[in-house]
Amino acid sequence: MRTEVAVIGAGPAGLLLSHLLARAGIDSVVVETRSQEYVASRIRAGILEHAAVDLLTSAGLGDRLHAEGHEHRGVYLQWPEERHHLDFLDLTGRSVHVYGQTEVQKDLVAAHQGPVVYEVTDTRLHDVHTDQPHLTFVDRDGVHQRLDATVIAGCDGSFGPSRAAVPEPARRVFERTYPYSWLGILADVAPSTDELIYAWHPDGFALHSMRSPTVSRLYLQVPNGTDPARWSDQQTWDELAKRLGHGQDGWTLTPGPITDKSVLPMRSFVQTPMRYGNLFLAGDAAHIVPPTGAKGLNLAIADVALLARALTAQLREHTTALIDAYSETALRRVWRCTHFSWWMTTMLHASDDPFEAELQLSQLRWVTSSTAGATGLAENYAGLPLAV
Ligand code: RFL
Ligand code: PHB
Repeated sequence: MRTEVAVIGAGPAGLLLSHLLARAGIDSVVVETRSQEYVASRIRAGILEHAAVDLLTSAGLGDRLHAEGHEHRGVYLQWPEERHHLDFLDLTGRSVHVYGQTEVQKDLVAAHQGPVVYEVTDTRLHDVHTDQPHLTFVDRDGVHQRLDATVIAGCDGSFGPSRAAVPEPARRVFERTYPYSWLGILADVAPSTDELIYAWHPDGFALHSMRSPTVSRLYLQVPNGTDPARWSDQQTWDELAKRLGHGQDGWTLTPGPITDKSVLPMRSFVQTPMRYGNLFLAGDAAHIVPPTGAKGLNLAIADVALLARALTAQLREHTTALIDAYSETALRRVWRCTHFSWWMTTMLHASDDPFEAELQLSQLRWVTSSTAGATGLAENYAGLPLAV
């Protein structure tokens, strides 16, 4: 098999890249280890920043997003006895949309036209630093396949082989782990809030998010290594109610049937550069952020918007300035989001250190009372314009 762009991974980064390339008349083939159903059902991110909404809309992927997604003007930040609304639209002129990654994935699958080879095994990258890069893999019938391409896009997330295809001396890895995880639940109950609530609490952070008018998504800070099965539904709702301030100023948290419960660890990770020869990394393959800033999916979308534009210039217009600048341009946004995600995470998660708690509360008071502080948070959360 031969194609112009071999894409590894059919998550949001890989499928969106392939879709954008197809719109520019560029062929690609996507290979994916999982089944189409598995990829589409993974419960992950829920917030699309302003530029991501614009990009998906301009790529013809906005119909359901605008019909079924919900525009939010801002978020609530709270700590015991206090709840403050930050209005991103007033502060920056930009809003965000609540629209689950599962929905984005469905829209991408529905719109996608080129070949996607699902359920492959043993994906390997070869000769990425030459002008004959290629992949080998075994298809679901057990047949060994070879895919030759002009370039390879590594969109294979945090466990894929692409990032390790950049050899040691060329790559640098920056990493931070955090001493806590999130217990996340999905529940068949109307959200108890109109917009997301990020809550600082001495017993740990809590977040009230949502997927639709009938489905809520909530998170609790828990110790690393927590087994979700050890949290009963009642205990989970009780802890959420306490940390989210049930009863405070008459606000109540309505519990409901929990349909999914899982624990996710918190990690910051960046690998540089995002290009090695004819291999380009995008999305979680190159960087991971803790979810507190709601940036993971948005960064993946921003990377591939940039990469699709740069590959189009290279392959159709025969100009290399954009592709030569890809890694540096993408990393500027990656580091901005890495900092913002680290900052939100460290501002909102409880530790045993009373000094840190006072600093966190001071910071929260500042971002909720100073226009300058609020605007900084709003600008980062609603997202910066795409560099394309
Ligand atoms: P994905 O979505 O992980 O897709 C990568 C795809 O590559 C496939 N793959 C391979 N394919 C072929 N050959 C191989 N050898 C392969 N190895 C892997 C995988 O099966 C997969 O389909 O990465 P992408 O496209 O870069 O998209 C990034 C986003 O998915 C990610 O940043 C966010 O979902 C992160 N994230 C969250 N972000 C938020 O903003 N808010 C959240 O609430 C949130 N929750 C989460 C998350 C990530 C999670 N992960 C990765 C475990 C919750 C979880 C559980
Ligand atoms: C979610 O809805 O899953 C979500 C929203 C905001 C975050 C993290 C997760 O910061």
